[in-house]
Amino acid sequence: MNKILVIGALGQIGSELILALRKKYGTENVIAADLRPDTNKKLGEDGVFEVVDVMDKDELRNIIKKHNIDSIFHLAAILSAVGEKNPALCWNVNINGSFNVLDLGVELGLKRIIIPSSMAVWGKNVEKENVKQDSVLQPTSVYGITKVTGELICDYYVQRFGLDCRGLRYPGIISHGTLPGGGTTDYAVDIFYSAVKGEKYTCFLSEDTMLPMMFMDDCIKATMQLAEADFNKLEHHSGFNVTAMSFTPKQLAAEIKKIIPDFEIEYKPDFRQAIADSWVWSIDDSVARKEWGWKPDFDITAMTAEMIRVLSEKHKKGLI
Ligand code: NAD
Ligand code: AKB
Repeated sequence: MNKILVIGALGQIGSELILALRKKYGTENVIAADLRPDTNKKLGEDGVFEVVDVMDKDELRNIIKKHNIDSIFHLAAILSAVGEKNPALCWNVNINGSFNVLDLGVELGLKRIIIPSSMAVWGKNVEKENVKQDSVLQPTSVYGITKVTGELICDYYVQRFGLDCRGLRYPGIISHGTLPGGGTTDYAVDIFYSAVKGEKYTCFLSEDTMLPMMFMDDCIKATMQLAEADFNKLEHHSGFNVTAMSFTPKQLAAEIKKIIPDFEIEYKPDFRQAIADSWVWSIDDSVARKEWGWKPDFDITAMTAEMIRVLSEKHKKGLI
C-alpha cells in the first residue's frame, strides 16, 4: 500500500484508523474522505481531506485518480440503529457505496481494498455462543442484510476479478475519541461519558443483553494486521470473525463501579433491544488467529480502566 484513501474518515473508527495509517505510511500518503466536511479541521490540518459521497462513482473515481490511490479503506456506512429507521438509506449507502468502491478497484487496478463487516451478519438459526467463522448468515436487521451482501460481493470480486478485498466482522467497538455513529452497541461508549461526569446512565438495552465487544486499540490493530497480511495465505477474505470480550450492561456497570463506586444505571430498553436480541453472545475468532495471527490485548477490565482514565481527563479539561 503506497497511497491510501480512507472513506468515512470522520467516523468512530475512521478518525482513529487514519491517525494510525498516517503514522505508519506517512501523512502525505493517507488521504481522508467523508460525506461531511471536516469543519473543525480534525483530520485536514496535517493531511489532505476530500469531501465525497461514496455513492457518486464519478467523483470517487476523480479523487482516486487525482491522488494516485492504490489502496482503499472503505468505512462509510449506515449503522444498525440508524439503518432500522431508514432502511432505504442503509441499503443505498452500504450496498451501492461498496459496489462503487469494488468496481473502481477493478477499473483502476487498485492493489487492496478493506471493507469492514459486522457481527450484525448473524441472526436466525445460528448458535448464540462462540459463533463459528462459517456459520449460517440469516440477519433480521437491514444493516445485517447489507453486511452479508457486502461480504458476498467482496468475495465475488476476489473470485471473479482477482481483486484483493478483505474485511473483518467487528463486534461493538468501544472508544474515547469520536462518538459512535448510531449503532446498537453505542451504549457501551455512552455509559462511560455519563460515568465520568457523575451522571446516572439510562441504558437503552436490558441489563442482561450479552454482546461481543472490542476496544478501539484492538480494532485498529486487527484492521492494520489484516490489511498487511499476505493475500496468498488467506483462505477467507471478506468476513473474518474477530472479538475481544463479551459482556452485559449489568456486568459493564459493575466493572465501572469498581473505579467509580457512586455510578448509577437504570434500564429503559427501546427499539434497539430487538436488534441486540437478534445478535450473537460471543464469537469464535480462531480462523483469524490462524490465518493472520489475530490476538486482542484488552479485556473488559483493561478497557474500562483506559476509558475512564482518558474520559476523566477530558472531563476535567472541559472537553466533554
Ligand atoms: P460511523 O457511523 O462512525 O462513521 C461512518 C462515516 O461514514 C461517517 O463519518 C459518515 O459521515 C460517513 N458517511 C456516511 N455516508 C457516507 C457517504 N455516502 N459517503 C461518504 N461518507 C459517508 O461508522 P464506524 O463506526 O466508524 O464504522 C466504520 C465501519 O465499521 C462500517 O462499515 C461499520 O459498519 C463497521 N462496523 C463498525 C462497528 C462499530 O462498533 N463502530 C462495529 C461493526 C462494524
Ligand atoms: C452497530 O451496533 O450497529 C455496530 C455494529 C456492531 O455493527 N456497532
